[in-house]
Amino acid sequence: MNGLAIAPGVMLWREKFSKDEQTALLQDVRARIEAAPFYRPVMPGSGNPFSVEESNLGTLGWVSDKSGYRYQVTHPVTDAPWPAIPDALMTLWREIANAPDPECCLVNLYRGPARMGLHQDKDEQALSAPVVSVSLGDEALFRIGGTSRKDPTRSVKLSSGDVVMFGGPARLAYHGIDRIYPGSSSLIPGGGRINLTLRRVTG
Ligand code: MD3
Ligand code: FE
Repeated sequence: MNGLAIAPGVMLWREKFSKDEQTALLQDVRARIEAAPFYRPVMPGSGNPFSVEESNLGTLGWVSDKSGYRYQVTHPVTDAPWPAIPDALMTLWREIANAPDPECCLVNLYRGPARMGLHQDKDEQALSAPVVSVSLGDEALFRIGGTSRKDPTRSVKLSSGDVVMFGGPARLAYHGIDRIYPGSSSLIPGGGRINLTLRRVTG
């Protein structure tokens, strides 16, 4: 598998996707996203907007609105079913995840000052399956801690083409994106970072 074990349950593959593969994957994702445009979710309760824009691919999409976080089969703005997950991502998952096929590919778009605060991913029933993340475009400063918010954290810079898998003891680890580095990659026209997060949702 050739990955690097960077912490218990965390595997990192630097540039798992070559430059040409990144370009092809980005084009595939963009073509699919035309039918499921990026939108800006809001926080449950407060209604404060996220700094990232989001969309999903797959049979279930993760959404956030004033009433809460949930998975649903349709886009919250267009009400259309989400487009399918690209073949390259299904192939990646089957190669490394050792779990039933993913149902959700959350697509996060970071531009300028966008970030993502420290949080756990726990809206899935399938906590025995790992989460697999693919980074495209500008570099990001990723932070991961333990299963308690008070646990110490480590920071790792993620670059375009990198793949990270979080399973076992890391599946419920706190994590977030502190910042992106504008101008660090020319992959995305106009700059920015796209993160593709693959998840199995149902048990
Ligand atoms: C560690 N996204 O969408 S991906 C998210 O780069 C999210 O957009 C970040 O966190 C991003 O929920 C980080 C890396 C990631 C994803 C899921 C995890 C790390 C994780 C689940 C458990 C532990
Ligand atoms: Fe997360």
